[in-house]
Formats: sequence, structure tokens, C-alpha cells
Amino acid sequence: MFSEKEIQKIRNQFPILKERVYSNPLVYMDNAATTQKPLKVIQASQDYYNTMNSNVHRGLHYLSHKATFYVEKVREKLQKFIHARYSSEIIFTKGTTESINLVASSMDPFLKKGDEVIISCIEHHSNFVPWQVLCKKKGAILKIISIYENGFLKLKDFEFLISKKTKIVSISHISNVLGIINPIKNIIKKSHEYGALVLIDGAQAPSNLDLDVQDLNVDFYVFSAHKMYGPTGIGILYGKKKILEKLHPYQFGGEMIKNVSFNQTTYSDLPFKFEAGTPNIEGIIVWGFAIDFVKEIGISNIQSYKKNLLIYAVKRLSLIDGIQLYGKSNDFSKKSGIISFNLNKLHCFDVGSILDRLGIAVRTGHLCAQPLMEFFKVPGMIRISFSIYNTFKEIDYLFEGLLKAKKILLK
Ligand code: 7TS
Repeated sequence: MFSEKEIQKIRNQFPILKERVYSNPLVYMDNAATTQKPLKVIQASQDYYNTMNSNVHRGLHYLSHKATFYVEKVREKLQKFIHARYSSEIIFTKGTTESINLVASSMDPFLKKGDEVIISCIEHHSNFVPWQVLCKKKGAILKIISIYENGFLKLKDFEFLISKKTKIVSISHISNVLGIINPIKNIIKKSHEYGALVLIDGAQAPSNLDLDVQDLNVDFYVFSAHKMYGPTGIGILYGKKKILEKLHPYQFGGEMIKNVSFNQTTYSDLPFKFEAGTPNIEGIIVWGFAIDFVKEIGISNIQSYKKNLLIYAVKRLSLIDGIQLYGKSNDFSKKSGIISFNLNKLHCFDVGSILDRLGIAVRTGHLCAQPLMEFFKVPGMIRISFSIYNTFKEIDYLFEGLLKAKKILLK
């Protein structure tokens, strides 16, 4: 457990935390949307342009070699970070959304009428819409695992839905709304028994959980840099080599080809087959510094600190009369630092606006999970999500802010 002093030292590495919002100190609790960036990440971005800006994998010259070297170093760093077998299993994309679209689009030729795809009703739109569109296009059937009132997946439902017709199961590791950590290892094992592939949307996981894609035996795992202290516009698709080799390229152009003639084109080997065009070179290199930041603090330390914040926040918020917490569980080992709630049937935007005036940044609305809002029969929710730089005092300040919001709005 970190002391207050240690957390303050970590906070000092984040220049933005010194910002004031309407004359109040910034209390940033929208980390599930994106985390703030430490100084070493911000500086790395400038250093990249000062010392190595050039295109990668194509130049003979010094700078191109230098940039290529560092891009490939980060690929290896990511390989180690998620314990992949080969670095060529790491495909750089724009982020989680593009990674899922890549897989959905590359699966197209392998899906036929009557085949089935399984997702769940808690999925972010990024892991919902690509499968819905693909199934409609191919005449395949989209099956959706439901949840209990407490937000946990109905695994019995899953066992009922999975069959030999299931071609792929695509489920989030951690819900961006409920913060529930799904039992993905069981889901992967069961899916494989039926010959289905599994994609895990890990957008909310990388700085929360130790990842081992080989131990999980997952076929595809996707996430973005910007939710783990890295830059926006960069993420990865991890895929098992033998599966990626069978999939068709997602986009066509420079770098993904072996040979182009007037009549036909042959494609590069992995990972380049899936990396058409100039990648986000700066984003990749800077991401490496964010990974170092996470590793220096230690994922298990981040995890246990955030768990303590979560437990404290749930205890405090539960004291508010008229609060409705979603995804509540006494088993905190199945939860990450995300809490979504509503207050006395007040509109989430009204509550969010008052919190904003107090300097507290929260997410409000459907949280990119409209089917889940439909399940709970609400137009939206208020969501707080923690990071390593949040404090117990900030939770107290939020608590007071919510009482203030109630007082103003229920007048
Ligand atoms: N999947 C999950 C579970 C997510 O939480 C998000 C982003 C995505 C996919 C998409 O990630 P992207 O990096 O491609 O945008 N979640 C959120 C959120 O909860 N609030 O803003 C973005």
C-alpha cells in the first residue's frame, strides 16, 4: 500500500494534475476514458521529434534505422508485457476499436450464413457494432450473453448459447461501465471446446491486471495505449501467429506487400501484413515509456492501490441516500476501479455538470454501452474511474460534491 507521500510523489510526475478548473483543483476521475500522462511520456514525444523523426522500415538512412529500431523495441516490450510467444504476434493499430474492426473484417471470408458470433450485453460499442454489422452482412447470427441484475455475466446463458456453429466469441476482460472482471479463462476454455475463436477486448485491463496471453490461451487480445498512461491513436492487436497467418489483410498499401506486379500482389509476413501505411511512429515509441512507467510502479501495486480506493469509494458512496450503484459486489477481487451510479433519478448530465464546476471530471451518459443502459432501463449513468494518482481525499471531495448536487437539484 502506498503512503500519502508516495502517491504525492507519483502525482508530481503528472503536470496536468496541477491545473485548476473553475478555480478548483482538478480531480480527474475519468481514467476509464483515458489516463493522464506522466512527464517522461510527454517529454518522450518531444524527444522523438527532436532526435529521430523519420519513416520506418523503408529508409536506408540513419534516422530511419534509428526510428525503426525503437519501434521494434517497443513491439518486443509489448510482447514481454503480455507474454506473447513471438513479437510478430503484436500488430500495431490505432487502438482497441481498430483492432476489433481488423479482426471482424478479416474474419469476413470465414463466416457463412447461419454461423454464429457470441458477445455479451455489457460490451462497449467497439465490441458490439463491428460484430452486429458483420453478422448482418453475412447472414450470421449474433448471440448475446445476458447478465444478472448485479451486472455479472450469466455463464449458464453462455453455456447454452455456445455450439459448433459459434465461430468467434468476443468479450471484454473488464467492463468499462461496471468494472467487473469477467472470468475470461473459463470462457476461452469452453469456447475452444466447441472450436470457436476468442477475442478479448482488454481496453480496461493492461495497467490493472497482469496479462499472460499464453496462459489465457486467447486467440486475440486487444487494447490501447492511452488507457495505460500512453498516447492516443495507438494500440495493438495480439493474435496467435498461426491464426493471424490465415487471416486476410485488413487494409492494403505500403509496407504490407512482398511484391506488387500489374496483375497481382503478394503480402508481407507478420506483423507487416496487417500494418498498411505509415504507422503512428511517435505513438509507438512514446508508448514504450508509458510501459516503463507502469512497470516501475508495478501492476500489482497499482492494482492493490486502486482496489483500496474502490473499496473506500463504494463505502462512502453507499452512504448517500438515493444512490443507485451498478455492478455492486462484495467480492472486490472481481472488480476494478470503476464505479457507475445514478442519484435519486436525477439526470446524469445535471449531476456531472455540477461536479465539473467543482473541478471533478467524471464521465456521464450511455458510456458507449447503450444495450447495457437498455438492460438497466436508464438513459445514462455517472461513472468514476480511478488511476494511481487518485487519492482518498479526492473521494471525500466527490462525496461532498454529490451531496451538494443533490441539494441544488432536488430543491
Ligand atoms: N472497449 C472497452 C471495454 C473500452 O472501455 C473502450 C474505450 C473501447 C473498447 C474503445 O477503446 P478505444 O481506445 O479504441 O477508444 N472506453 C471508453 C470509455 O469507457 N469512455 O471513453 C472511452
